[in-house]
Amino acid sequence: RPKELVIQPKGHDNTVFDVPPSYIPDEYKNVGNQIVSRFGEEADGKVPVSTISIPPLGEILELRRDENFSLFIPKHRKIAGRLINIYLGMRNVDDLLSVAVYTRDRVNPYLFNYCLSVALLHRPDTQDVDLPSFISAFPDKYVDSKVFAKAREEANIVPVGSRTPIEIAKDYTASDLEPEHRLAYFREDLGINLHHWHWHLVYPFDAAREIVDKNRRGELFYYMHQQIMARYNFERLCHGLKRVERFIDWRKPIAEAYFPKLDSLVASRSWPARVANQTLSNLKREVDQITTDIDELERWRDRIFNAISAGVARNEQGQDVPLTEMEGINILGNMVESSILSPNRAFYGDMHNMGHVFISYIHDPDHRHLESFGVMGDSATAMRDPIFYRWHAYIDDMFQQHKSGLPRYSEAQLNYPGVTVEGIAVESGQSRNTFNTFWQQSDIDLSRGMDFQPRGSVLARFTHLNHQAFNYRVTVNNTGAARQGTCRIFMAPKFDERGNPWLFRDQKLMMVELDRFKVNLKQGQNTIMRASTDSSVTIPFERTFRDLDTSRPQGGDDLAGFNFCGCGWPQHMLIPRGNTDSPGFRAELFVMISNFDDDRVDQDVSGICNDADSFCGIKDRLYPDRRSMGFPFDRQPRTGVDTLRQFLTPNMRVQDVVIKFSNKTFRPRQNN
Ligand code: CUO
Repeated sequence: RPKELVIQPKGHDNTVFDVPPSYIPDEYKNVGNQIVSRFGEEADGKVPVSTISIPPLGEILELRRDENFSLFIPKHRKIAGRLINIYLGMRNVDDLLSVAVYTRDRVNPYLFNYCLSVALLHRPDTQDVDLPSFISAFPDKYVDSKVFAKAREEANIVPVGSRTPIEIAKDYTASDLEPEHRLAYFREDLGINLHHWHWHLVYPFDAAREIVDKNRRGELFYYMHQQIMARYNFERLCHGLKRVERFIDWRKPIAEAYFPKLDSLVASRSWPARVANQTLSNLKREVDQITTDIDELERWRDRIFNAISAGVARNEQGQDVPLTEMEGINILGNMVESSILSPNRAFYGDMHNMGHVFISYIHDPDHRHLESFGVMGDSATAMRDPIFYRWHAYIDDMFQQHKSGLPRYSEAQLNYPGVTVEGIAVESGQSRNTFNTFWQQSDIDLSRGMDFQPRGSVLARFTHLNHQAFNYRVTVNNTGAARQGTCRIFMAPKFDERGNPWLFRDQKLMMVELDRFKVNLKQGQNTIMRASTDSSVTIPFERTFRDLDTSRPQGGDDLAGFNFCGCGWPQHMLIPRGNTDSPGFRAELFVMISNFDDDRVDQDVSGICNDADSFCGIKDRLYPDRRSMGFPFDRQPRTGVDTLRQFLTPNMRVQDVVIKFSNKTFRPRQNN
């Protein structure tokens, strides 16, 4: 079975836990010593484990070890909450290690991994513990199931050192007969799915309040998913597809199908497929303690829309909670998702989460076929399915309804008097204002997530989008004294899917954030240079995939928050694919220098993992930008503004750019 989680002292790759005899599960009691000695022979060290009195596990054990686990299922959430509390309640690291060793062989592996990860992320005394990256613990959630049989064969036959990487085909889930398949490289990207899993690990919606209640978490739920939608729609336009249609009528068949071709190594089952034109049904699954009708989802929706149009929600005590200009979106995010911070979970329900559940059980709503949930039921896999985007387009539209009712930014709020952006250029190799994209192959090691002999690494080679690194060169004139600003960089397609120029109110939803950083402006001319690899949206390729090691000497972010540091859009997906047309896919690059006095958040963030703060915030700190997330594109434009050009104040500028895709595949770089 997969080695779901390994905690190893640094520098010891081959150590085993010295498991107290009383911890060996009953079914292995008779053979306990043989097991210990079999693994012990290969080990070059033993980690001592103290014997402590273990709190009763009770209902935690109701989720069997060979079942799938989903945070969207209320019963599973409750169980996870219990286990997290046990881990958090341990007095010190020794006791935590002890209870982790005890539970590892008893509780469901996915549950174990999730709960221990949350605990390690939030305990002050475990900030320097390493975890293997999630993909090496559970590769089965990310790659074609065919790879595992080949990996096993390779491991059995080919000695370590002579093994060659197993190639994962780029197009393994569908063919070009299916138009939606053009987006498979985005939906199935390992880095994007890892980011999404990490985001939800860092921002759980149901756990102890001190874990859930992070600064602006509801707003970030809205913004991070809004940006996923903007990026997905941008990619679609690159392929001549129109923007995603909201999943608005929940009683109509869903035209798009999805066949994930993933097998769960833990559950020894295939992830169920969603065939074309299936329709949601009321859920009656006793095994999950879920009995919910589509009617209920609709009631929640109507109540939320009522709150949005009234500008006021109602809390559990019946009091008014105004959805204010700055705070409203945060409240609404928690209410729609929902999280335990919702003002009234009984009344506004659990709409977005239960939408995931309804869709993930579309094939077996009453459990008559004893089937588990589809990919939409797990944040590690949900983004693979086209319906994810239709569901989130609906959710995002709810948030946009609220945003449409807010005061519009005046020219004075947008402008930074005396600061003029005079020029923008994108420099990439020889080319100017051209982004170059291509296919890139990379290798990952699957061996940690699989249990086979003899050991040693088995590499899988996958193909993903990438782009040539580039720099922004922004020239700014400052007629005032030396001062500070925030440079905000976005990009959107220049034309809509019919080839027509955009209205601002539509194009603003297509704006993809590329970077946000502080600039010091001296009096007179300033040239700002910024590397694409420094983006506030992304984390480097190595961090997406390698073990999250807090001791890495890079970037000044090497202290707290190993798993926090795994959150971030993958660098290789920073730039949409573009197309092969000449001169390339036409887009508009937007740069704004906003007044830092209105942006600043005073706090010390040195030494903290903060290089993907646009989507992930900063661990244990305030969100580092005081403006509403998505500023300046989060509101309707002031009167008289119909186009992006009309929207501009002197501290903003737009540059025409193209994204040129070359259908070539580059061999792996030497990062593994
Ligand atoms: Cu991230 Cu629906 O919230 O998946």
